[in-house]
Amino acid sequence: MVGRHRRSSIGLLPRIASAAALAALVLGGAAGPTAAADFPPSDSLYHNYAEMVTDINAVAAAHPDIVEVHSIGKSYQGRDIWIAKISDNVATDEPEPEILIDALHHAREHLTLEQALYTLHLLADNYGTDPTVTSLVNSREVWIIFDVNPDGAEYDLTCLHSAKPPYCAWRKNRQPNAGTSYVGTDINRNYGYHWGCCSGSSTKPSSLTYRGRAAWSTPEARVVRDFVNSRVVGGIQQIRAHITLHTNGELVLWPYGYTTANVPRDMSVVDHNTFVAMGRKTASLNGYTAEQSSDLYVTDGDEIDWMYGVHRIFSFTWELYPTEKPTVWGDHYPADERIAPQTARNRNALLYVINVGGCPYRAIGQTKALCGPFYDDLEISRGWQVNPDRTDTATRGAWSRGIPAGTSSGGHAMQLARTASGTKDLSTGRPAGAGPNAYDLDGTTTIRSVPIQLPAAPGPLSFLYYFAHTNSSSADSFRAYIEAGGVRTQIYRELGTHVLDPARWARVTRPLTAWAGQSVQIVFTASDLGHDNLIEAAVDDVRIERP
Ligand code: 0X9
Ligand code: CA
Ligand code: CA
Ligand code: ZN
Ligand code: CA
Repeated sequence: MVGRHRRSSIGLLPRIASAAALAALVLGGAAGPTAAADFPPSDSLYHNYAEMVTDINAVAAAHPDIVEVHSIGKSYQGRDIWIAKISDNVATDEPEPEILIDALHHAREHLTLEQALYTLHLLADNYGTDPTVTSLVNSREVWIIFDVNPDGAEYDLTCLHSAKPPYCAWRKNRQPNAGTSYVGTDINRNYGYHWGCCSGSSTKPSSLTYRGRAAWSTPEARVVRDFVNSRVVGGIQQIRAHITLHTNGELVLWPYGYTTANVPRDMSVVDHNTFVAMGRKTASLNGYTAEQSSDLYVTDGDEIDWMYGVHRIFSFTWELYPTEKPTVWGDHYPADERIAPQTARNRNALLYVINVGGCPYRAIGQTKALCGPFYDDLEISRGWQVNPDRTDTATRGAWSRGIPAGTSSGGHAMQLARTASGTKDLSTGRPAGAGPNAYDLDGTTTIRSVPIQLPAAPGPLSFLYYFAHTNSSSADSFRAYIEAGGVRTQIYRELGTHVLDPARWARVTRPLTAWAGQSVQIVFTASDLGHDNLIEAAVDDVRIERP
């Protein structure tokens, strides 16, 4: 898509109005907490850091059964970065879909903190009275990080001689940069996915979009990273949908930012379709415009690229009120009278994302197939273990997850370069690999999934596979098993034959009713046990469906 809303930059540098303002900027550059900062009386409905802490603690105290507040780490200057969890049985990590919302990566984008606080109040204050809110709080675990950049947001209130005192139009964090008096890194260019790849950030500390000296050089991005990584439980990322709140432009943006390609190699077609459907539905509810983030402008190292690229979280940037204005002052400092209407405007869009976040694929009508107890397109690590019993005999050609190579024998496809989804699968013997992953299988190789809890009425197991061989025999095989309570039951097998069988993806579907209510693991084996010949097996898109 070519955006109607393409912007060439993140906004103009603030004009420094006077020598005094310049002095204030430079003084603010010193490390260490800045003096207590506050909004002017005319904007007193905005929350500074201390007022934010007071508000979230008051909500937690009023609703202790559904709200917990924790610090997930500290900013450069040592301020706590606060998160709230909102769910029934809030003290317990329940197997409920998790949704993450964060705000204030950029210091001057104060309306985003108000939107985060609004969301906390929406869920907590209406629990038990509003049926939609109640059922979402009961069936989801919602996380809100209120202020990713507390140092910057406080500093932004200290420029008493700026064009719009006390605001500084500050964007970055407050981390000094060695060898220069320019302070701060753009936290939303510091995430470690294609960091600095694509002219979507700056190498200059003076720039508003300075990416930092290395990926993850900002404590604030590391705090978000470590929290999200900690939500990988039992090999599976628990967070399914994410919104990062920014201002401004009234936009809903999906990944990627690093490339203008709609469906690059690190995004599956199914996921792209899901992003578009979720984004458009969201925008229909809040009157924003939905588009790919690079349609606005290219960024590298931004948060949502990492969330999706590494964790396959359906991650969106929302650019809040107002639409694009000619100056940063018009863009980022709406009067506090705008807080209530512009945050309430997002009520239904927030509830939609929290709801569909339980199964993002519902947005493309794929709930049954893709939102059962397990779905793995093999594009990221979801805990598969090779040789789990330490009894494998394969000296070469072990299972591995990655990008397969196209190989052939006598003009017949053996290992397919084309996966069923994305660019990765499980396959035996990648030609580029070495040691146990080297080309061609000899012996038996086994791979086993993480434990998966089946409901009382489970849908079937379904996977795509091929088993390609030349001059094989029934000593060679591809097999699928369900393992439960230490017992492994074969549910599918294909044996080798002397007839050449080239690689071709085929889907297998098998009922799991015999394991209803149990914790199971999926096991695949491939064996080359007859006379040594060419064997290639692969698996992609493994799922346990809804009934
Ligand atoms: O530039 C940013 O970090 C975000 N916009 S803002 O005006 N709030 O600074 C946009 C991030 C979304 N990614 C892309 N537009 N590529
Ligand atoms: Ca719960
Ligand atoms: Ca959980
Ligand atoms: Zn921003
Ligand atoms: Ca795949």
